[in-house]
Amino acid sequence: MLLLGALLLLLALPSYGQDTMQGPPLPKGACTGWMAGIPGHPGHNGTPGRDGRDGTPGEKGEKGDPGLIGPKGDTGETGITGIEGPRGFPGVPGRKGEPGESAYVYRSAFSVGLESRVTVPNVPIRFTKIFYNQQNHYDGTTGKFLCNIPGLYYFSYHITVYLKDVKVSLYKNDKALLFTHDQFQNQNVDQASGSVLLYLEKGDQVWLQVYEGENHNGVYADNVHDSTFTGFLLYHNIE
Ligand SMILES: [Ca+2]
Repeated sequence: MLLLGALLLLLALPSYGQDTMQGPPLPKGACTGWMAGIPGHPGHNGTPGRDGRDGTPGEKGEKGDPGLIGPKGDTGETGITGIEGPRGFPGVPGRKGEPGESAYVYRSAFSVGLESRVTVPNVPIRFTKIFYNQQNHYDGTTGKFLCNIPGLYYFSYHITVYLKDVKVSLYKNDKALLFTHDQFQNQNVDQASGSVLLYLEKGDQVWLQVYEGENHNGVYADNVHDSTFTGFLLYHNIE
């Protein structure tokens, strides 16, 4: 072992002696006899560096295209009622109506006569012999016709004149409208008559009455002589 160590030492000593003979290395350039070495190979790439700092904000971009139309919204509240519109045009005339009821409600007629001669002048003559008085618009207790239906009426009277002259008037509401005068001739039987159209309102009254007293009260009737009073509605007031 010691032998091997000594051998290695001997081998090493000559090289050491050469380095010591050349002396320490001199600075570059100081020696004109120095020659540059061959350039080394490029080193390997280093690891990537850290991220840089954030840049400053860029300029504002152009306006984009409009978006898609959204879904339909909820129904709003009811608005305030508007003002009334103008009047419309007249409508088409309606159909012709059905026939009305019977004209019974427009009936008014009477025909009456005396049962005996009149003895009291200047009061309504009471005709109590009833030929027709279905509506009872004539009142035998007063001798007056009472208008129940407004309209145009026809009245007529035929008086048998006997024993005295006759002056008789047709009255409407206490006013004499029609005058008839017949002079009696002895041994004769005369007649007096009259007729008239009158427009009556409901409530109007019509009757016959002797005027100018007892000497003109020859209105007569018996079993074979009649004095009559007739009236009827010609047409009712349709207004
Ligand atoms: Ca006469």
